[in-house]
Amino acid sequence: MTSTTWTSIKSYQEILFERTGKIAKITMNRPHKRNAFTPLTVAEMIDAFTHCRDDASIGVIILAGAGDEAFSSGGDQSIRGNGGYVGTDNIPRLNVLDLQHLIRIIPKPVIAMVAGWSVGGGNILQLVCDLTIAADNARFGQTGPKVGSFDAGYGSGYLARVIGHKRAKEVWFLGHFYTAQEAYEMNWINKVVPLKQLEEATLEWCHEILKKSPTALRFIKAAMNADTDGLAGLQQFAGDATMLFYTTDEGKEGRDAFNEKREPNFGQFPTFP
Ligand code: S0N
Repeated sequence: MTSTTWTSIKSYQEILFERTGKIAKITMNRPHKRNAFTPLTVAEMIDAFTHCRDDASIGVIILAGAGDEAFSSGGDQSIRGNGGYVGTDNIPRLNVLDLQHLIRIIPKPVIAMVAGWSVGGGNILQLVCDLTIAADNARFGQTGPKVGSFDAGYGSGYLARVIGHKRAKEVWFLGHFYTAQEAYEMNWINKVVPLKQLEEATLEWCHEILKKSPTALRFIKAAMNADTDGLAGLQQFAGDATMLFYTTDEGKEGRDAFNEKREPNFGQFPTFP
């Protein structure tokens, strides 16, 4: 087993944000509550993911929970108000939905590294990550209908895409917890490893991914999202295509011609089949 040195990128109250080389790690850091999230935890994760999105020196992102007991147990029920989770500003929020969306559109692979409980809204966070590697002590489940909540967005529709409709309904209707091995067999997660090897196995995949073309990975992620996210997914895919087009001589010719107050010469560019 190798040990990796992580360097802090930025200090927060409820998460850790670190990196090693081109790999960033965002860790929900409320182990006393099984890493249940508050509006602040979520706002801090949004800030850290946004940093990862903008920082070209980061190629892959790991999302984790502090300690071995839990990845996350979802929304912190002790601060659940009448219209969402209530932060120190007294405003009720469900900002975890914004975080789910950000994880989906960030044009870099995001890997959930799951030890222990992955429950409720916490489990939806691992679901929306691109890949999930779990320790053999991981347990997955949705408690919503038991605690008076539900996620009818990615938590239902996308879950059904991933594990099938019958299984997704079973997960939500019965509220059972599933072992890592069971989740693996349901195609809910990608890999199960012994707890002690969790970080090493996750980093191994990160290093493999970092050897691949970032643009190819970006388009593959966007294409799969376009298939599941409708017009919003297509918008992301289209944005990626535009970004790529801006780097071509053909794209630059349009910009340069406008700025130089001349007619563009697009005839010089080939029309491929
Ligand atoms: C995770 C469980 C199974 C772990 O059991 P274990 O190991 O026996 O530990 P406990 O003794 O139960 O817990 C240790 C301490 O942690 C506290 N705690 C655990 N989970 C939470 C939590 N979610 N909120 C607040 N505190 C939590 C315990 O209370 C205990 O503290 P002490 O020691 O002080 O007693 C088990 O803990 C468990 O079942 N937890 C609850 C899981 C749950 O129901 N989560 C909420 C599910 N709902 C959501 O996540 C909503 C998500 C959301 O935001 C959303 C998203 C989209 C659309 C809608 C919504 C929406 O809000 O509805």
